[in-house]
Amino acid sequence: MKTLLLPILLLVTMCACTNKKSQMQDKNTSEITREWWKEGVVYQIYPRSFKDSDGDGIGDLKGIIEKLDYIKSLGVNMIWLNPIYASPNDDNGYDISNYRAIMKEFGTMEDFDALLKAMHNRNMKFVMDVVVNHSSDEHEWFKQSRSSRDNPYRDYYHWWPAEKGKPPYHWSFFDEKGEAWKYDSLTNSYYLHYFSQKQPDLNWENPKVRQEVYNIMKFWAEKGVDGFRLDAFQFVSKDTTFPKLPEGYEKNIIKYYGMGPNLHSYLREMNDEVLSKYDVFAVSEGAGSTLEEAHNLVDADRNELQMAYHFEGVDLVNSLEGYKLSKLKEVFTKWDKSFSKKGWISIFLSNHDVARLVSRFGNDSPEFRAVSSKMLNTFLLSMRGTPYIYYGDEIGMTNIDFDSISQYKDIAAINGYKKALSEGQDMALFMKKLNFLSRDNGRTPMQWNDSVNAGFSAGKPWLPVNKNYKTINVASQEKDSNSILNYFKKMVELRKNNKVLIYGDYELLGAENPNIYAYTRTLDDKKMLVVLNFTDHDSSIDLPESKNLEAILINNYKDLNNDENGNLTLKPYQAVICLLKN
Ligand code: TEU
Repeated sequence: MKTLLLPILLLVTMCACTNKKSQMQDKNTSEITREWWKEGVVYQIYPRSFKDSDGDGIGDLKGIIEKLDYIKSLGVNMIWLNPIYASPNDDNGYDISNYRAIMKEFGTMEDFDALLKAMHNRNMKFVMDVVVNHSSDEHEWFKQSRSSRDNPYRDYYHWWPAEKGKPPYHWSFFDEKGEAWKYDSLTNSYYLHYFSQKQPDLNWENPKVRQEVYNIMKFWAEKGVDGFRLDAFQFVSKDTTFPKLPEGYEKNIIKYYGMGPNLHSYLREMNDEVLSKYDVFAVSEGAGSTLEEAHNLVDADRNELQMAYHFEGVDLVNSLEGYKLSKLKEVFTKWDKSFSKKGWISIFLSNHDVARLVSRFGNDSPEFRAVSSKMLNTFLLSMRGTPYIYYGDEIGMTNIDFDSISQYKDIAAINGYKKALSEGQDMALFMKKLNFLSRDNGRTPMQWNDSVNAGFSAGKPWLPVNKNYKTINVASQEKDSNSILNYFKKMVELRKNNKVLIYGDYELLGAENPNIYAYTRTLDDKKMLVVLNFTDHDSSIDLPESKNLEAILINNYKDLNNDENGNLTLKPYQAVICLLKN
């Protein structure tokens, strides 16, 4: 074994000149067309939990403005905010009562305009969440719709008259009985809600509904937003005969609810009326259940969306058993291969719908939290596709460890609990799963410093701050050159300066190795080797490529152990990216 240590100065010089070279050679050398939204990194903010400027315990737009310089310092250049529209907050803003107004807890339209301006002044783009599979039941459209069967807004939603009998069972994500049809005595009819009872599904078959949505999108595009994230959009087109579905279909929900018969014609219409008219991109949450379906959403010649956001990676951890590295490699390799020439995907392993990145995919013990966070961020930022980084993952925020249902705020947790209880499920097991997997884990307030409430709010935070904020916070990591935060910034910088990490071909190496994920990225004459140890122990891999190392570009340990035969031994959760000789 010998230790390879290259002087940092040499590295920096090499990075700088190879970058210039690659920029000059980039033209016409990759089959993938280059776009600004492919080259950036998205930073996702859950506004309720980011920064509270007025002491009500709820994050707000002014709070985000205060923190824009911090976000800029990360090197990211796109910000996606979870919904900020007026909402009764049954599902924290995913139930919208007015699409042209700002949620009062978050501020005013003037605050929004100021935020957008401040982002643009810093060359950052803004991605708006568009939630139009459903609205709130408190939206004026729904109030009208439910008032009488002949109201002009009746067909804005899906109604089933009770004289036809009970509609065939449809499964709901958040309903406490798991039922998507809710009886409303006012008009003796049932309405459809795939999510909570306060989130009735809009009827996309109605051209008026679609025009309303396009006008809303134009309203925000005129204000200058740069991108749209279409919430739960794969579900908008429905078989409106609402047939009886096979027993147990909810286990394969995307297959049955996703990619309905008219989805593509709606998207082409949206592209024609809105997207093509502005310099914006659109990403739909969910990408069907096959690669072909995902391509049909985003390939350039389809004129629909720009970026696919599939769940296969993030959904690998959905039980207490965690995941197998072999599966992670398989999923990411499959998607990369399919999208190597056409289309474009998002790269992410966390968001507001899941528990924390390091707790699910890494190791949040004090010993390994920092190295495993750095390793996961190296992975996310070295794959082909646009990386989506969820707030707090840049400092390794962890799950919160709630033990009683009364601590949870998320409707999915609360109604899931009621359902499990009524079904006589093993509640101890249920609580254990919730503790590990609940969405509230990923929604706790941002940990800014070690002062009261982690510097998030002067009031009582709407969701408790994680007790570990004294050790895990931005201020202390900014000061520590070896912190997760500073490593994250270096990694973003490395990606930004090396188009090979954005557009380069990906090749999986050592597929069978159960501990190490290794791959190369190649563009023109530039080749990088990425090696990641996903375990808490030393692990080795034979990689002939490693005999060709020119420079280590990033490493979450000081050294790298390799030998002249091409064998690498990585420390627990070690991550390295090396430049290879031509
Ligand atoms: O999520 C839609 C959706 O499909 C998720 O329920 C997803 O399947 C699940 O979380 C997998 O982990 C979107 C939003 O992201 C979510 O926050 C909202 O609650 C939901 O829509 C309703 O608007």
